[in-house]
Amino acid sequence: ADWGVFAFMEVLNDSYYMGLALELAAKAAGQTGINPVVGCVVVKEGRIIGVGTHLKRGTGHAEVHALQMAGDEAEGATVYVTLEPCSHFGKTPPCCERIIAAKAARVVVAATDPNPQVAGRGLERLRESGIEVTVGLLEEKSRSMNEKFNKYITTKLPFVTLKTASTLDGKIASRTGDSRWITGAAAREQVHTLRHQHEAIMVGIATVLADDPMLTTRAEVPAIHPVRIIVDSKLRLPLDARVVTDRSARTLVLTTEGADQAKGAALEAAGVELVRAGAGEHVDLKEAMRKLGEAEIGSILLEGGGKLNGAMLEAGLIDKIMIYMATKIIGGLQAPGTFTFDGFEKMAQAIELERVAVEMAGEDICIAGYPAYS
Ligand code: AOF
Ligand code: ZN
Repeated sequence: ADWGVFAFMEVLNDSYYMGLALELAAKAAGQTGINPVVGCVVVKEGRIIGVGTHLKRGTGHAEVHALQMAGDEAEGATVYVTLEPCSHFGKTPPCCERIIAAKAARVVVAATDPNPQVAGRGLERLRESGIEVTVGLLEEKSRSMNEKFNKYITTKLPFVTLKTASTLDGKIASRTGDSRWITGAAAREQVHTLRHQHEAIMVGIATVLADDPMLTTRAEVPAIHPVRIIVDSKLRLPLDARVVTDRSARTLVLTTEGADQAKGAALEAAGVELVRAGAGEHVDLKEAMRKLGEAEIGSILLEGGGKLNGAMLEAGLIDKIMIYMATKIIGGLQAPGTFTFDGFEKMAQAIELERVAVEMAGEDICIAGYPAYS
């Protein structure tokens, strides 16, 4: 036999099934909380005998669902899984032991698990028990799907995505404050999917005072409401703001140690959660991120305004930037821009984006990338 051709065919087959496992995982993006999205496919003699997805933190992992479906047939089968099977007791027992008990012959893994409690131990345990293990197939797809999990599990800090809609000249409103609408329907619809895919949505108090937004997810599918986080150093949030009166999602206010105690108590009585970070005039954003991480908020969609965006960028707290840019020019010396901060003196000091991707969203341009802080 030509072993070169044989190996090539095996990679083709492996990619086919791993592709399916990744699709299963992708559909659950946004509903697993601080847990990763994971898909699993069990195959024997050219037939799919089990499929599974991790659907919710605290419930079965992908492998458990897929092996349950496969039943006794799993003996001698190949297990395709988008993340290294876990080796620890978390909220559920270790998946590698479940795979060993099912007597699978081979396990194909896309990416290793960065969780320090796993980090290669799952693979080691499988190999030790005589199972053939292949790692790294479609690894990049799996890793980028879990970019929020990857940061949170290694730093305990939330992954922050800045999303903004701006004109071609970088304005997020006209000089009179008008911003409805900068971008078209397609871009606005994508934003609701982004809200679903983050555990929290964060805005500055000026945005709430100007627009009285609801900050919920209004899309048919999928549609989980994120926690609403308002950065409000002086507790100016009115008790009749929609984010206070509407109880369809949690509302958390980030404020300072010194902010008005009586107003704080009134907001708490209305059902708002208060987190105090920093003793100065402004919320200490780094400290706030640490506290949000402790509260198990693993990802945040930052939706402005310009001052909060600028402060978060200056503090190096934005992990990913997604700018929906309309091909319109509004001008205005006083019109607010995407990032309002003092800025740098020299171009050489500019914050650059890495791994930039450009796509159309209807008639608007979506520019995405990862800021590199030096
Ligand atoms: C897998 N398959 O489907 C998932 C894994 O608290 P638990 O029990 O849900 O465990 C969470 C950890 O398990 C999580 O941090 C990650 O390391 C791993 N997630 N592993 O083999 C899965 N969701
Ligand atoms: Zn597991």
